[in-house]
Amino acid sequence: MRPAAAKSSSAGPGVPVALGLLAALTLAGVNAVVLVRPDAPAPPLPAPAPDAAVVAGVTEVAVVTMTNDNRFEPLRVTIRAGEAVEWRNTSLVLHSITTDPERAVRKDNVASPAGAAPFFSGDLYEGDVYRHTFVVPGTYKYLCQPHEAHGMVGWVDVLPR
Ligand SMILES: [Cu+2]
Repeated sequence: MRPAAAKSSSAGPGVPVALGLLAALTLAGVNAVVLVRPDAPAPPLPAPAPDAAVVAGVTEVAVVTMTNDNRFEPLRVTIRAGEAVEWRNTSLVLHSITTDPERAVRKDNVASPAGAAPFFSGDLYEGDVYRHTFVVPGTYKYLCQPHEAHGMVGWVDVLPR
């Protein structure tokens, strides 16, 4: 069992983590271009290092595995606009990924920010890999179509670039 899985298994604790990351990433991104004025207040201390298994914003591609017990691992990842998530079916079970409400039994099991087109991976068999690049910032909720009733859903948070 990985601590990251437990940490990401509820939406509540994820919010401060995401906000902290946003602050950290914003700070890191701004530091490179902002001119520091002598009268400017001291910048805040950097946030603690984010959990790498949950937060993948520093990488080009966040990897999510699909498991034999019908879970996305990790449950939630954070990337920046223009980066991708790669789903790997490491299980023996057929899975899929979609944000399309037309493919959801419960419409609230999927979500996309305004302006983002829904996507669907098609059937992913053992060993299959599907990659999607996220352009529109915001929070995405997706599901596995064969296992929606099992609660096989996940989230991608896309930070502005
Ligand atoms: Cu599935």
